[in-house]
Amino acid sequence: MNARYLLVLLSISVIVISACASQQTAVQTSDKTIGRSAESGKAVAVAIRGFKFVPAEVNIKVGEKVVWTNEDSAPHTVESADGDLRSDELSTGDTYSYTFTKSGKHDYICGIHPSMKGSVTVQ
Ligand SMILES: [Cu+2]
Repeated sequence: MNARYLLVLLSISVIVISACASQQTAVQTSDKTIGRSAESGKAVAVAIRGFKFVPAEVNIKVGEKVVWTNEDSAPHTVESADGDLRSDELSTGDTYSYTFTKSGKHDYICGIHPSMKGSVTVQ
């Protein structure tokens, strides 16, 4: 065993570990950007734009996901009266997603601007 051999081994380990770490980061980043995970079903996009949910009404099936993206410079939230939907405050570009497992109509508002209304009907 000489010191140089050990140093080479150590360098290789560092490279392998950092490659794994950067791959994980890339996956998380793309998952957040796209707003859906690989194994889930269909995702429906709702934009928050001009103090409105666009489209304000969406129809989906049980097991499908809705992804809200705030395109305004103002912060918004997504909150339903039944408590199922409860996003953090969304800044510009932030997304909130929820997979609906119960059928029925889910009305929701923006907690900051309660005149902003939307609904998700799940069949
Ligand atoms: Cu709002």
